[in-house]
Amino acid sequence: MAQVIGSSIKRREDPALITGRARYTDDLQMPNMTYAVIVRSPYAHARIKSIDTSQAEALDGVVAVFTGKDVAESSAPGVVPVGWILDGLKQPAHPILAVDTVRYVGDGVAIVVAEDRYVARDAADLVEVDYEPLEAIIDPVKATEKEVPLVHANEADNIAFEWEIGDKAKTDQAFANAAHTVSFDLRNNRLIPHAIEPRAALADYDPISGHLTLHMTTQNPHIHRLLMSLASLGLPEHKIRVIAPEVGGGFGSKIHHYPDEAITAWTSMQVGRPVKWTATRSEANVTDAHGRDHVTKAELALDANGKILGLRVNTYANMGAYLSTFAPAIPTYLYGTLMSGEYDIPAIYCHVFGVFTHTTPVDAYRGAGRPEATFVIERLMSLAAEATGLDPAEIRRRNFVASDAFPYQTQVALAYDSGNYEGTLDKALEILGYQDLRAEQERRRNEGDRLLGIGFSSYIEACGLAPSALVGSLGAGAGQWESAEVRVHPTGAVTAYSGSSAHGQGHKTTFAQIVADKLGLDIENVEIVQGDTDEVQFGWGTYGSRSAAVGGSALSVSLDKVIEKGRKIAAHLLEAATEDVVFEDGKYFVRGAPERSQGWGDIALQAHLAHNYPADLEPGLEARSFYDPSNFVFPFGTHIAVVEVDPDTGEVSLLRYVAVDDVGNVINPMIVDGQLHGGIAQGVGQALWEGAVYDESGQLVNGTLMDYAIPKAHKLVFFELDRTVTPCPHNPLGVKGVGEAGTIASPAAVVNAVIDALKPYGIKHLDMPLTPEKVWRAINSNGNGRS
Ligand code: MCN
Repeated sequence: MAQVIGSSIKRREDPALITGRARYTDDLQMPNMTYAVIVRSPYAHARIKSIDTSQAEALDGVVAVFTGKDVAESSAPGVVPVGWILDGLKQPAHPILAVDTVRYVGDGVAIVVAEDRYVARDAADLVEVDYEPLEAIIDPVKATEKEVPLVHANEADNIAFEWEIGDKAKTDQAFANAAHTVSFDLRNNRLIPHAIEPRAALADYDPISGHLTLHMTTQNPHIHRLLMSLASLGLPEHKIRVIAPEVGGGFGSKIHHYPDEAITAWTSMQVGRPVKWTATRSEANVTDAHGRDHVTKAELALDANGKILGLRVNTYANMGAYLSTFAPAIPTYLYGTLMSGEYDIPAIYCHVFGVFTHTTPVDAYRGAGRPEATFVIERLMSLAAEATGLDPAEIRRRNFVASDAFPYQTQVALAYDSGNYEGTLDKALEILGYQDLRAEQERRRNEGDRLLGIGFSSYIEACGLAPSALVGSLGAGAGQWESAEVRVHPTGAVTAYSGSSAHGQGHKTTFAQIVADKLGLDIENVEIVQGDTDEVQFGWGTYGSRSAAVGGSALSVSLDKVIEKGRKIAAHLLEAATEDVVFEDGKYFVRGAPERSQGWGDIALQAHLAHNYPADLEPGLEARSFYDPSNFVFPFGTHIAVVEVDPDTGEVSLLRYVAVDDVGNVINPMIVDGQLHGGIAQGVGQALWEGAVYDESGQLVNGTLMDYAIPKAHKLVFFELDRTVTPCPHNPLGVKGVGEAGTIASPAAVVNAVIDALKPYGIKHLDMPLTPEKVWRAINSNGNGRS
C-alpha cells in the first residue's frame, strides 16, 4: 500500500470552504437570539466620569445595556487573567469592561444588546460617556522614564517586568576581547494580525440548567473554557461548552482570552437569551492583540576570523495597556532563548523590559518572539559580514553549529534536537545560482542600473513547546502536552478526537493521513474531530506550531495502543503468540506467513462482537493518550530574498525568494509548502509594508485596510521552495513544526536584501517597513541621491 504520510493529499477542508458551505460563528443563528455591540473608548487614556445609558435603553428594540459597574456588582469575577507569570511581574486588574479608567483606544466601556444588530449599533451611539481625557504614553522607552503618565495609577512605574537571560559578565568580556564589533538600533514594527474572519462569539446561557454554550473564534477551546470559568464568569467548568465552528485564521490572535467574548457570555447570563457579538474590521484592528513592537539595541563581537565571541541585546517590549494572556512569555522565553540562532555562540546576554503603554495589548502573533530574535541575529550576521569583509553566506557557515554537534546546548537554555544547517544553506545557494547573481549585482552597480540586493536569513525556531514541567517552572499557567482519542468503529473506520484545534492548518487532512497511514486504511474511513469541549477530551489547542509535533504524536501513540490491542485479538484468532504477530498494511499475520491474515476490519468487528475473544481482554477498540514531549522541536532553514530597488522612487520589488526549510519528516508536502507560502507572505509584509502607527495621543492612525498595507498577491513572487529532512529524534513521527517558519525567516531576509542593494549609499540599517518614502529619504539624505 502507498504511504499516506508524505503524500500531497488535497485538503479535505477545502470543498466546504470554497463552496461557501462552511459555517463560521457569525453564520450561526439561534431562536430568540440577540445582538451585542461593545461601546469603546475613543481615548487612549481617560477617566470615566459617568455613563448615561438611558437614551440607548429607550430605543425601540434594545434589550439591555450594561456597564463595567454592572459587571463589578455582579457575582462574576469579571476579569481577564494573565496566563504566564514572571518573577516580579506586575499584574494590574483587567476588568472585562472598564470601570473608572480607559487605557487604550478600543477599551470596552459598555455593551448594548438588541433585537437586531442595526438597532444595537444605533443604541451604542446613544450611550453617553463623560470622559476626562488624560495624557497618554505611547513610546515604550519613554514610558520607562520618570515623570511620565502611569498606565496603571496604583503601580510605581510602567515597567511590567524586567527579565534577563545569559551571562552578562562573560559577554562583556567577549566584547572586550573582540577584533570586530557591530551594533545596531532597531524598532521591530508593531503588527496587526488581520485574520480574515474577525473575532466573534455566540453565547447561549440556559438559566434552567445553568449551562453556557459558547461558540467562538478560538484556537484553543479548552483554555477558553478554563479561563471563562475561573476568571471571567465564575461558572463551573463542566457547565461551559466552548465550540470552535469553522475559524477563519488566527495567526495567534485567537489564542488569547479577551474581554469581549467574556462580556458577551456574561451578558447572555444576564438576559437569559443567546447573544451574538462580531467585531467589525476596524474594531478588530484596535482590539485583536497586536504583535512585535520592540525597541532594541543589539551588538555582536567577533574575532579576527569572523567567529562570533559574544552577543548582547537590550530590548524594550511594548506590552500595551494590559498584559494579554501569554504576553509575558513572548519577549522573554520565546525571544531571549532563541538568540543563539543557528550559531555556536560562546557568550550571550539578553535583557528585556516589558513596558505598559496606552496602546492595544501585544501578544503572540505568528512567530511570537522568534521573528524578533531572528531579525536581531540575522541582521547582525549581515552587518558582521560587512565589517569583516566576509561573504554573508561564508560568515554564517563559519559560525553554524556543526551537524555532528547535536543535541546542542546553547548559552540561553535551549538544547537543539537535531540539525544540518549547512545542508539548507548549500541547497539554497545552488537554487539561487549565487555566484552568477553576485556578478549580475556587480554589473548593475557599475552600469548605474536598478540596484540589486541579496539577503540571507539562516533561521532556527523552537516550536512544539514542551515539556509541561519545564514550561510550568518558567511561569506558564498551562500544560504543553496534547491529547488524542482514537475510536475504532465495528467496520474498522475511525473517528479521532484531537485536543489540537485547527483554524486553517488542515488537520482534518494531515491528522487523517497519520491515522490512515498507521492503520492501512483508506483516508475516507477516517474522521478527525476537534474544537468542541463537550466532544473532545481536554487539550491545549493550536499555536506555537505544536500540532503536528505534539498533537500528531499524541494521535500516533493512541494508534499504537489500538494496534497493540488488535494484535492480541489477532493472536487469539490466528492461534499464535502475540509477540509473533505483526501488523503491516492493515493486516495482522504471523511473522513469515502473510498468507493467513486477519484484516483491520475483521479485528475491529471481533473487538465489538467479542464472540471469539481472548478471555482476559475487554471488548471495544478505543484508546486515549496525553503526550508530553521531552523537548521542543527545532525546525531550521535558509531563506534568500532577491530585491530590486529603484533609486529614483525608493520602491522595493521582490524579484526572487528561495526558501530551503527542514521541518523533519513531512506529513503532507503540499500543506507544508502552503504553510510556508502564507508565512513568507506575512513576513515580507512586515518587512516592506505593514506597521501599526500611533500618534502621540494614542490614536491608531492606520486602523483600517485603506491605510494598513497587508501583502497583496501581485506584489509577491513565486516562492522557490525546497527542503532537507532531518527528523526530530524525540517524537514518534520525527516531525517538526512549520506553521510559523516562513514568518520567522523572511523579514530578516528581505531587509538584508534591501540593505545589500543600498550598499553603494553607505546605508547600514533601516527600520521596517521599508516603504518607498523611507528608502528614498535614506538614499537622498546621504547626498548620494540622483534626484
Ligand atoms: N505539517 C506536516 N508536516 C510537518 C509539520 C506540519 O504536514 N513536518 C502539517 C501539520 O499536520 C498541519 C500543518 O502542517 O496540518 C501545520 O502544522 P504545525 O506546524 O504543527 O502548526 P499548527 O498546526 O500547530 O498550527 C499553528 C501555526 C501557527 S502557530 C500559526 S500562528 C499559524 C499557522 O499555524 N496560523 C495560521 N498557520 C496558519 N495557517 C492558516 N491558514 N491560518 C492561520 O491562522
